[in-house]
Amino acid sequence: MKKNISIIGVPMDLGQTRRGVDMGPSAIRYAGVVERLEDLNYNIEDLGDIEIGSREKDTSPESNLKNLKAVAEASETLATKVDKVVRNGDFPLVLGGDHSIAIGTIAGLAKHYSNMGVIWYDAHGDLNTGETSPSGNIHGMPLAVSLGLGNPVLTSIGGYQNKIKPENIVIIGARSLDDGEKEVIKEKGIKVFTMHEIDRMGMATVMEEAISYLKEKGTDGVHLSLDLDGLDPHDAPGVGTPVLGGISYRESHLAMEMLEEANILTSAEFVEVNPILDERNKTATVAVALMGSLFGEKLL
Ligand code: HAR
Ligand code: MN
Ligand code: MN
Ligand code: MN
Repeated sequence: MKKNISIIGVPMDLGQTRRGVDMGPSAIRYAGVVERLEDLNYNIEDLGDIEIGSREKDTSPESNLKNLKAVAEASETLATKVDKVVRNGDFPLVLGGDHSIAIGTIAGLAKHYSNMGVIWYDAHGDLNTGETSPSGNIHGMPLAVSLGLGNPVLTSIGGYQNKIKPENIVIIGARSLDDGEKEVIKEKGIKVFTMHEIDRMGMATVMEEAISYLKEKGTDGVHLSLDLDGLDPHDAPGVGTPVLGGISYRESHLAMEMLEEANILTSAEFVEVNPILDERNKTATVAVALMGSLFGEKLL
């Protein structure tokens, strides 16, 4: 992995309705992300937080997507920042904020990778469109948007469509999928390791398969989009949409360590840390510990 990491904070909470996830980047900084990665001999540049607009009172008459305009604006800003970091040859590490920020992150990244792989570590599929969404919350849509599905205001962020290919996606940890999302997964042939496969095969085998799958696709870069709700809420309680029966802390460490060994990642984001719902900043602390493993920390 590269020696320079650029951190971008995205205090976004407009992709869902619970307050507090805008404080995620601060919580992760308080948990010591910069120091932790500096100890691993990386040069860290913290680029600070990008600006986020305000909550919109009404959804627009044309769509049920909440805060569409403000989310779109922030996504453009983020895409530009991420694009710049990659152009400088640095590793972008994006801190959320709710998962709607992945729209901007991926829009910035995919300008540089024509065959980018994405690992979506999440309890959810985030494959909804306005038509299939039960909530109108954009944080349930970023993976669909990156595939070119959904509202054109979002799918055209960065000035182009179809950022990633369905066959280059691996979802890990899924256990709460809406009917419309299940259809997209089947229709597009997206690779999913649900909690069933993790229970059955074990995380080591799941990660081996996920990594070889992305290598076989000839990906020219791999982005890790890690939603803390992919973990079990006992280990990561500070998230807005917890789902029981998730990935454990130890399994998550192993997953990060195997990604580090495979040396395939070109960017990462950690999202949905909500310190208001947390227990003594536990979830941000877990996020930083996982980043430690992802960037090469060893136990011995
Ligand atoms: N699938 C539901 C929706 O679209 C819930 C999404 C929950 N959100 C996340 N994303 N944290 O992973 O509304
Ligand atoms: Mn998510
Ligand atoms: Mn989720
Ligand atoms: Mn470890």
